[in-house]
Amino acid sequence: MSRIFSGVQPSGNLHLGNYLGAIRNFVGLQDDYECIYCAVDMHAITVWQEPEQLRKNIREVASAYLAAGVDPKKSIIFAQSSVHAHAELAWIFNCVARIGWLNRMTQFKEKAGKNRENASLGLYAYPSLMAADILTYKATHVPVGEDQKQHLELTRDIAQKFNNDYETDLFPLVEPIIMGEATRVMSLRDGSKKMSKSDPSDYSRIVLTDGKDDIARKLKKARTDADPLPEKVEGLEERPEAANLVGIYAALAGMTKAEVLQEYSGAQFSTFKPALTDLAVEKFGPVGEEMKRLMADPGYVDSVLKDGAVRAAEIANPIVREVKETVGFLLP
Ligand code: AQP
Repeated sequence: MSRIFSGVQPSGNLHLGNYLGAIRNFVGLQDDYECIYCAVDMHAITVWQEPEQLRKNIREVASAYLAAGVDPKKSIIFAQSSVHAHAELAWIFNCVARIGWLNRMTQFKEKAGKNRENASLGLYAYPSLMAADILTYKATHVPVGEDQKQHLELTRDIAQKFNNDYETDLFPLVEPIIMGEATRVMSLRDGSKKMSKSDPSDYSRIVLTDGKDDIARKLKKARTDADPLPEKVEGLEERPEAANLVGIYAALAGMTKAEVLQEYSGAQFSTFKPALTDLAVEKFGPVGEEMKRLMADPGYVDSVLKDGAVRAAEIANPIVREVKETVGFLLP
């Protein structure tokens, strides 16, 4: 059976993009793959996290997986820092990846912004740790949103270089799984920016625990243009905000954008936004409610994470041992 690995950073504000681009897709994959889903806390600390808040956010990510329908008996749910293989393999990959490769990573440029000299070394090396996350399980498929495509290509480059340098076929070449109509959900305030946890504006995103009133208020305020919805998908081309809302509707309703436009062509946003609000509350509301219930029961969530860490380590440790042997380390 092929193996899936994916992770979400526990950096707070889990949003509709994280849900539609990644978490929701984790659920259906459980039937066909062995799935390993992680709260990538070591990635989160590449930018400052308050320790007490980080602990809560790790449980929040685990709760989101569970609330979305990931079954902890079938799949493995755990926190990255609790399995030391990730850090060990990341160091070895730091010595395989080339600085030139990392210099091309657009996410580092976006996140470091103008003050690059002050960004953490961890933020720069982030893709190398991500390669280790995946390859420490020899995962073959990674369900992610579109923004992670470049990092996955780097994972393939690292795997290939390692295999070539050490004349082995130890690592598989991973394939991204980018699913659905909302692989890149954009900010509700600016259709040219992706919806993001770190956007300073709360109105830019719908978070998983938002209630009906919050969702309605944010969608009402969402930026749009003055035209009615077009008949065809091509009519959305120069209209990023309209395209975003139609894409969100399509993903939530399990329709294509074309089908949504068939139903709403000619409609004004004053009609479409309330329809989208109702749909979001219907599809999304129960997940948020279940998340809140789980977050109020940290004992249960911690037991899921603990069990997951043991099962994850059972897979990862022998693989890291194999890597160390290949590299030429003495094994105690
Ligand atoms: N806007 C998005 N649309 C679709 N998918 C998205 N993902 C993130 N944003 C969108 C997907 O969610 C998964 C987890 O992402 P992450 O926690 O690793 O962080 P990120 O990609 O850096 O996303 P954020 O939410 O924007 O966080 P910040 O603000 O901290 O950078 C990934 O599969 C990602 O593709």
